[in-house]
Amino acid sequence: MELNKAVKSWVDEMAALCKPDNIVLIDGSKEQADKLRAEAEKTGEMMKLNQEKLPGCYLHRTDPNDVARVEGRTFICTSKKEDAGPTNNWMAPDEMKALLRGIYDGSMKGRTMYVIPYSMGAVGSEFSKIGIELTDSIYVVLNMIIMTRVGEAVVKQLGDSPEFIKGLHSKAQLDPEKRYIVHFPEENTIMSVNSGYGGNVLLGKKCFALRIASFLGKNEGWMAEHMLILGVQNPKGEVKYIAGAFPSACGKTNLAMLIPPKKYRDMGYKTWCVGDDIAWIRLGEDGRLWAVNPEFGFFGVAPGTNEKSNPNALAATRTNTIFTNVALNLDDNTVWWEGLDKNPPKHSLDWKGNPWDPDSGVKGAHPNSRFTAPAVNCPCISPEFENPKGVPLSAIIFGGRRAKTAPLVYEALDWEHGVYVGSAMASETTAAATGQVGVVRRDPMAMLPFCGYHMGDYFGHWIEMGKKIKNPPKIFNVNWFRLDDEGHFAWPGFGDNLRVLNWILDRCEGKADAVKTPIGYVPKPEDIDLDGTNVTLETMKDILSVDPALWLEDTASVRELYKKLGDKLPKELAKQLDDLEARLKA
Ligand code: GTP
Ligand code: SPV
Ligand code: MN
Repeated sequence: MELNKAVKSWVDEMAALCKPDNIVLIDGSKEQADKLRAEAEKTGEMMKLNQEKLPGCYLHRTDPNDVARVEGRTFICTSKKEDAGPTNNWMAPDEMKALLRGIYDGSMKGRTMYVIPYSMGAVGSEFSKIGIELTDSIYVVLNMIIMTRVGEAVVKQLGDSPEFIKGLHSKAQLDPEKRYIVHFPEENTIMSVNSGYGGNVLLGKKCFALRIASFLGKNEGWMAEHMLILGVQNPKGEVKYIAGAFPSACGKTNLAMLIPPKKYRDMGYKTWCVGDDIAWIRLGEDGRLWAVNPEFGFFGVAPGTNEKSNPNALAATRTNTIFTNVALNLDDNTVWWEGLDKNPPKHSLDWKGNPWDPDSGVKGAHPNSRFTAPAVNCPCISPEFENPKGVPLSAIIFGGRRAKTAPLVYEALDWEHGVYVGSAMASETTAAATGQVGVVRRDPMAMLPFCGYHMGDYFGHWIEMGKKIKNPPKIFNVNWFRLDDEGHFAWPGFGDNLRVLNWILDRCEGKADAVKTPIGYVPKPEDIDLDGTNVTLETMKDILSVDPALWLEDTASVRELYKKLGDKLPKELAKQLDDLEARLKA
């Protein structure tokens, strides 16, 4: 396998900067991956788990100061500041490169630089894109092998082309003060340094497939979104697809793999997971939107994953999976996390590798501990997973964690109002990023940390796409996290969310009724099937209720966001906001 001239010269240049002792090209073979696993085991970078119970599975611990994405140190370096916009950190490209050069200089001394050719999307599909990641971390290599398609086939596919996304990663000293996750969208380049945590270092994922790809999509007429893709099969055997944007740790993986409640399984309902985190969406010749999942695996939140909440995800993690920052059961060399079961291991180590007492009040697994599992392991992986054309979307749903305000579900009035609904998303922050947890922040389309250009232009792109789509999917908003007066989740969530999806799909087919409210169409409480739950009609009324006073507080905060976007805010959205406020006050 031979790298082309463009790749080689870039690798040489980066090697001259980072000064590794060796350079190893990742070919995608099992032999090479096995060798790397053995080496990582020897150095302690990865621990082999119980191979009878968890064949091919390993545990990795990151540095305790390096457990989540670092939004404050993530940059979009466009030549003009206004192109990155007020919601991104920005530095002039030359200035940033000079700063980074100093940090990368000699950072790989005594180490090996691995060259990972990878494809986002099925290799050879006209919609897939190729990246090369350079890294000094075996953990990164082994994760990329799960999360993307890597190796020889990708190099062949690239051929002589100089068109690939460049990604340079070095753990360097894992110095949080010198940690940078930097994107140069105009140069198709990503530079990540001083971190070893997934979202900061698996460059195919958030850095490429969202930040760089959203920029490419804007220029090329398609969309890169932080969305799961799910197929719902009805008893007649028809499958309808839904894409859903929820912020990090707000339920994408869970919804993407949901198992229908028993009643629905008995009726013949099935669900299919196409993707759990990222969707690349294009306009099809039939005037519908078509979505592919560019990834090859799942980098999922471990805590809360259990036999009841998400058996499909759990099954996916039983072989060939890398666990990061979970607890280790020393009795049988298996893993544990909060919410896995009610029997935390007594003889165990916590995520930091310290002896752990489950009764100490300290958590065994980090709240953002993760599993990296191959998509093929998922029992409900869609037969369309590898389809290069993707799947046609019937509905797009937005959602977040809102204790109040947002009802369980509502439907936007039309595409433009739907874009407003997405732009006005807000959610309580989670452990997926460093910083305070549980504060409500605006997170438009769940893309606040992932949009590679000006948020106002991004909204404009959504509006423009809408003008081109002959058969647009309907847009909805959901909130699985509304609390009752005692502070408990009022809606059971998980598999029962299918009851809401059914209303959504019925609406798409003109089969369900709704009440028109100032915020959009809300179901009649009796139209969400509660049979088999212990939710009362009274509770349903409650979680579907819309409180104009709370909504006016919310629109005030949307107005602040919009003001920040200045004249890049599409006039269509300014009007949507005015109209909504008028309806709420009427
Ligand atoms: P990222 O991988 O960070 O993008 O997260 P995600 O959006 O895929 O979130 P995930 O599905 O992993 O869920 C995150 C947390 O939300 C877990 O602790 C889940 O148990 C919890 N969760 C998911 N779905 C529901 C739901 O329907 N109701 C409730 N109450 N909690 C949920
Ligand atoms: C998220 O935070 O949205 C994730 C995990 O999916 S990470 O890859 O770290 O971004
Ligand atoms: Mn995510």
